[in-house]
Order: sequence, then C-alpha cells, then structure tokens
Amino acid sequence: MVVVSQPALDHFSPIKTCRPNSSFFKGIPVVDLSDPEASSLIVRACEEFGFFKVINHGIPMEFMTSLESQALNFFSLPQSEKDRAGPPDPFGYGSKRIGPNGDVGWIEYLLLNTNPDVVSEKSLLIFRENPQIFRSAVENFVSAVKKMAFEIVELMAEGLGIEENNVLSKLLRHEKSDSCFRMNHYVPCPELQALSGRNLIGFGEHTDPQIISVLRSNNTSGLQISLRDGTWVSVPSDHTSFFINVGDSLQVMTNGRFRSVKHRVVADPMKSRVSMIYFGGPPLSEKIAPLPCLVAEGEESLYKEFTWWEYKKSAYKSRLADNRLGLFEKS
Ligand code: GA4
Repeated sequence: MVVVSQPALDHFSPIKTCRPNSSFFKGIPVVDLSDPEASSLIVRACEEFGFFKVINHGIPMEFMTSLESQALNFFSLPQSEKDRAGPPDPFGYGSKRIGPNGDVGWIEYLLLNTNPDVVSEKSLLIFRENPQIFRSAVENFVSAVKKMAFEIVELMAEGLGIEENNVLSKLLRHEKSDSCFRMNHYVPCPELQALSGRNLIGFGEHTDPQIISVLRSNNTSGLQISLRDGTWVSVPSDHTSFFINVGDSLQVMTNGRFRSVKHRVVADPMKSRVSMIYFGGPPLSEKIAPLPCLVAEGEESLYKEFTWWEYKKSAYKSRLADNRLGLFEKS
C-alpha cells in the first residue's frame, strides 16, 4: 500500500479528484453526417443524451493536427511567457482558475472570441511566437467547425419539424453571434495517481450556456458525460471525429425537449489531452425562449423570458457546477 503524505497531496489542493474509471461507455450516439437519416438520429441523441459524436464531417484532418501542434507549441512556452497572455478576462490564457468565482481544475487553456472587432492585445500575445501560422490554424479550424455547427443545427431544426428556414443557424451565422473558442491542455500528472490512486479533475462538471458546443480532442480520453440517471460515463476518445453538446440555450429553445448535457474532464495521469471547442451562442440581445412552433397548444414555456446577455451575466456570477437554468425556470 502507498502511504500518502499530507504535504505531498496538499500540492494539488484545492483541485478535486475522483476515482479512475477505466471502462468506456459504448452507447454514445454516432451520427454520420452523410446519412439521410441524420436529422432524426440527431434529434433522438439530443433528447436522450444532449450529446453525440459526428463522423463523415468532411473537415480535413490537417486542420485539426496543425491547430493541435500550434496549441502545444504555445503550451510548451515557459510559464512566464504564457502568463503574459493572461489572466483571462474572460479571454486569454488561463491556468487552473476557471471563470471568476473560485473554480479550479488541472488545466491550462486559451479562450478566444471568435469574432473580435479589434485585434486585442491578448490575442497578439497569444499568437506572438508564430503569428501567421497559429492565427491561420485557428481561423481555418474555427471557420470549418462553424460551418459544420450551422449544418448540424439546421439538421436539428429539420428533425424537429420546424418549417421556417435557418431558425437556429441564423443565430450562429449572425455577425454579432456571441461565440467563443477554447483550447484546453490537460497536463499528465503521474505523481497524484501514484500517491493516492486518484485522478485530478481537469474541468469540473457543468453544462455549457450557449446553443451548441463542438469539441475535438486528441486521442487521450478524459471527457465524461452524465446520463439522465446521474451516472457518469467515460466517452471513448476519437481524434478523427467531433463531439456535440447541447447547451442550456438550446434546451430552452426546445422547451426542455433537448437536454443540455452535464459533462466534465478527468485528467489522464500519463497522457496529455488537448481539446478544442467552439461554443456557438446567439447575439447578446437575442431573446432566449421556446420556439413557438415547438410549444403545443395549451402547453406553456417552462422558462421565464430572458436575453442571452442576461443569461450570460448570470452565468458569470455562478460557479461551474451550479444549475444555471434553475434561476430561469418557472416555478
Ligand atoms: C462553460 C463553457 C465554456 O467553456 C465557457 C465557460 C466560462 C469560462 O470558462 O469563462 C464559464 C463556464 C463556461 C460557465 C459558468 C461561468 C462561465 C466559467 C464559469 C464559472 C467559456 C462559457 O461560456 O461558460
């Protein structure tokens, strides 16, 4: 038995840990974007899990690998260099601290606005080492992933039987769409595993506030989702595919028919995990409410009225694991 000395463990506090989970969930829905049935498969996945994997997406592997290597170049800079691009406000480089309210995780990350009106000082610092290459790797990847997100939300609308065109995609396509992009690096940490047999939580449990999130990671697993009954299951990694999360706003727009998925990331003790996520949100002034065509006669909205700006403001006052939609549910 390994005797764990308290000072050694204190080094990792206050980051939470959990017992390793070596079995992978085999029931993650997989949607082939070229399948004529894709729209109904997507709807079923969003209702049951709020989560699915996308294959045959047409995004060149080259976009994923070049961004991954640029991100790793940045993350391998000396800490003092990286810190110059932080702290995140919310954009920029962050290490361990997530959000403004005391959440921490075993993670370092870069958070970027996808449509900067100005070239911010922060992004100049992020791209500093390799300005052209890094910036264009981000641009290529984000613009391809955005297009796929537009296509996916259109398939959702089709599967939901919404007749009006582009009802969801217009929010993401909007020039003022409030979307962001995140590159996460989960550094391996064999010491804690050796000391305690436990793994560090990289990104604590939460739901994403936006409409849709599109994630790609390298072949290191760690992502876990919570099923309807509250059990946590590990998602097998697949560096060739994308994973889609339903966000809180989409849960509201479907009046609770789609569920925003609770998820978290457990850091692998031996292998580094790199993930990249596009969070597609509406313009700040957009009213977030159930789409009228999805509310049957005699049925009511489950939520009070609010704008994306109001929801976002409230999200930034919350802790990661809070039930953010709770405040906006009708009692
Ligand atoms: C979760 C989804 C996205 O990563 C994010 C996160 C944001 C942040 O890291 O700044 C938040 C978190 C996320 C939800 C609640 C608030 C805001 C940290 C936090 C404690 C960029 C987002 O949009 O919301």
